[in-house]
Amino acid sequence: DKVESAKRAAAHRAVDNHVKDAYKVGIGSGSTVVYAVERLAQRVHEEKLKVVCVPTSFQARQLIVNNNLELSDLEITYELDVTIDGADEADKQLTLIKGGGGCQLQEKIVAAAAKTFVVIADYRKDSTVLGEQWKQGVPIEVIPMAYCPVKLKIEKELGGQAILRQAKAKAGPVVTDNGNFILDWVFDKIHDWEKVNQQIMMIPGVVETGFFVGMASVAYFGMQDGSVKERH
Ligand code: DER
Repeated sequence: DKVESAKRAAAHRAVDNHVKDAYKVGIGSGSTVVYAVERLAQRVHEEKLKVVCVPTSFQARQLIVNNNLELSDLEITYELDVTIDGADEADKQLTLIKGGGGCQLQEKIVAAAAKTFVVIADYRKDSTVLGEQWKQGVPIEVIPMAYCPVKLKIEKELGGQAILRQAKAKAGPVVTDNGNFILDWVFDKIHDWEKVNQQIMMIPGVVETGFFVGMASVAYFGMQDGSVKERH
């Protein structure tokens, strides 16, 4: 279907443009990055590349292991050449909303550890301003015992609604790979995202937000016509 082939086209283009022999590669989480790992595994096999991969979640770790790629971590491989990851939405300045899959804490750490952070996405994520297409809010990872005061402070200071993310395949809230809860902040107006990100990060109990401001070097969007659009 159109969305899946758009994801695949963006993922393949990013891997082909940014991965070289002996590279240390950060592997993101979500469904688009699956195509990037498949392409990486194919290139490693065909070109006899030597790369090591650092995951951003249990899901990413399984992808690396199941594709017979060399698994590493940030203790051993603390500076990466490139991190490739998806996004829920990107605006014209490449400010991202990430964390639809609840993995934004480790994703941001691994993205920050790389010389180049490359985003791969289908056309549904390609927006002019944040919130244009992605309506599920920005995930904010919080320490479980603090989720109520954090929720109240965000709604009081910034408006909108901060909703505790409930699990689908388990009773109760989603628990992240790091043992925390997620508040999805559905904002109700356009903000200065850099300022808002800093404000939220300062609230006691907040661990990380899904705002990636000024981090992405390039985004590849798979389009409906099969082409791939780049934004720098
Ligand atoms: O949860 C995440 O941050 C993912 O990277 C998400 O932003 C993109 O997931 P998708 O590739 O399944 O759309």
